[in-house]
Amino acid sequence: MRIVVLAGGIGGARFLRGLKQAVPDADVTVIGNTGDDIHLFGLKVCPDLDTVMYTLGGGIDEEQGWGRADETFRLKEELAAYGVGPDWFGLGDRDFATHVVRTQMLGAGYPLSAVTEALCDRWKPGVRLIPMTDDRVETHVAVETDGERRVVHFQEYWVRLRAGVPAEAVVPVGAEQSKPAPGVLEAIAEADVILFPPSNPVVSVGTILAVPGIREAIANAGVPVVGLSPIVGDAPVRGMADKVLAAVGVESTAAAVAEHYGSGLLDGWLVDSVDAGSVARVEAAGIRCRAVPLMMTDPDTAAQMAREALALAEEVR
Ligand code: GDP
Ligand code: FO1
Ligand code: CA
Repeated sequence: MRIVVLAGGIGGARFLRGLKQAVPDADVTVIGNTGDDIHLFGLKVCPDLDTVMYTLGGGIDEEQGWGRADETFRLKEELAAYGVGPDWFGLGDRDFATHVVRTQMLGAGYPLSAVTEALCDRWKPGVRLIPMTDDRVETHVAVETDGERRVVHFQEYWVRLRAGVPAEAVVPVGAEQSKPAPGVLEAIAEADVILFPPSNPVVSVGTILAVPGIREAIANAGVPVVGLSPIVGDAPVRGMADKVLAAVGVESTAAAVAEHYGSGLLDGWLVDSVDAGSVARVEAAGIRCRAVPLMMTDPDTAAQMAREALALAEEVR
């Protein structure tokens, strides 16, 4: 079975680990979000690609959900001693090596997709991980602070400001001019099923869908497209998805997120058992819906979610 998954960071990565456990023989292609990417200290950092790569490759800091296990911060401390920032983004020593290798290869002329493949040669995530595009796309957020409107990089909004100021707009800068990376459209065209994990619908899956051609390819693939809600009990399970959903005018409920994707894209949608009351509303929007446990407390529960998603895909096929 060929499965394509559109993934952000933590939500995407933990679901993927469950999917691999549920169907070890499946051929899984992951289209990764690169809108969160940021240049720091002259290096290119790709948080969502790295979160998927480290989680599936066994190198993730499990508790935090991002960054490397057994991490130290000597390099960051030395940079701070020179007064060189930013100090609000936690780059560890082990993680730095990934960004050095990536930046070196990009400088030598390799596209990000080839660099990601090379990094995965070490981590062996057991999936084919492709960035959504080789072109530069950066999510920016328009915020109002002290009565003044400013535009900040997504990481500054998320990590430095902790999404503590209202987001007025979320813009994937460069997306309109970008092209899907090699292999992305081919994987979608050859897929037997397409899954949206419980990733952020705006700044993870939404950004991937903003790359021209990807949304259309999924809508026209002619195979089941099934998503899992990242909103449980009217709130994000982790992070601040409610803030960016508000910026695009979508309420933070499992049903509203399904309607936001729409029946033109989604055939099936899983909501958590606590949101069973919203099944009828999702089905009224033309999307088959089931309520099942959606909390990824460990790889086994994530695997069960993957089985439920694949079962729903068979129902709508
Ligand atoms: P990020 O890039 O690290 O923010 O990760 P993603 O975009 O892939 O996923 C973030 C989303 O995952 C958040 O909106 C969370 O609500 C959701 N999420 C995290 N853990 C769980 C979980 O156990 N169950 C569900 N349903 N959603 C989760
Ligand atoms: N998230 C934080 O909340 N604080 C950090 O200092 C931080 C550093 C960081 C470094 C490397 C990396 O791959 C991810 C990192 N993240 C950090 C997570 C990242 O910003 C988020 O997972 C997402 O991009 C939010 O969608
Ligand atoms: Ca992210």
